Amino acid sequence: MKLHYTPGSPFARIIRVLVRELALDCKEVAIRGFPPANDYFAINPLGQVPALETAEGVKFPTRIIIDFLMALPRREPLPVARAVRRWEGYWQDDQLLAVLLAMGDALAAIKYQNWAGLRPGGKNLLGFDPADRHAERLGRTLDWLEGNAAPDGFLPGVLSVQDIALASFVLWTEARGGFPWRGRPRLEAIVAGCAERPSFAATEPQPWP
Ligand SMILES: N[C@@H](CCC(=O)N[C@@H](CS)C(=O)NCC(=O)O)C(=O)O
Repeated sequence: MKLHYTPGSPFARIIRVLVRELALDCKEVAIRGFPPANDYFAINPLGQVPALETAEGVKFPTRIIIDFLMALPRREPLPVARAVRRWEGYWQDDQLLAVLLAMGDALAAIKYQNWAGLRPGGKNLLGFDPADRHAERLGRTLDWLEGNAAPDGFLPGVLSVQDIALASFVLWTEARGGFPWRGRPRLEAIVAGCAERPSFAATEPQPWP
């Protein structure tokens, strides 16, 4: 397996952490510069990381890679949940992960718009600023996540992919100027617990220039 990543990407970090927690053999190829160069579109037509080259083909986006890695044979015992869902049919766990990944997309959209210095350039036919809408979405989603988390994580008693995703996004914003996410004790506990793990220490985003 060969994973393409950029050193800062929180989406790629989810996969890099998971690879370590699952003790998988996986070559990691760091893409320098951002966004990835045009020849990378041949690997992922979306031009985004992560992308995972496997014997079956190239897997992307993030959720597809997660499902692939979670279904691989395991070397037990491992600290990670056996699956994204607690049990077959427990759709709420899938929903949690889908919402977390969508939150990551919104977070990236806000940051990119800001860093690109984009401001309204014409008459606003929508009647709202998409960046404000994303910010509102983020705050509401964090509240919803807090309401759906247990003190020890999204899936009780075990490190879950949902925990890893939350921590990857939050720690990315912390390393990139921050975002008002604190004041939610369960989320704070999840992020703090993940931040202590060697898998997170080994995949810290590169310093922000
Ligand atoms: N929805 C995608 C998001 C991935 C994503 O946004 N990756 C960013 C880095 S964090 C990227 O590669 N951006 C490059 C670009 O937008 O061209 C997923 O789940 O994989």
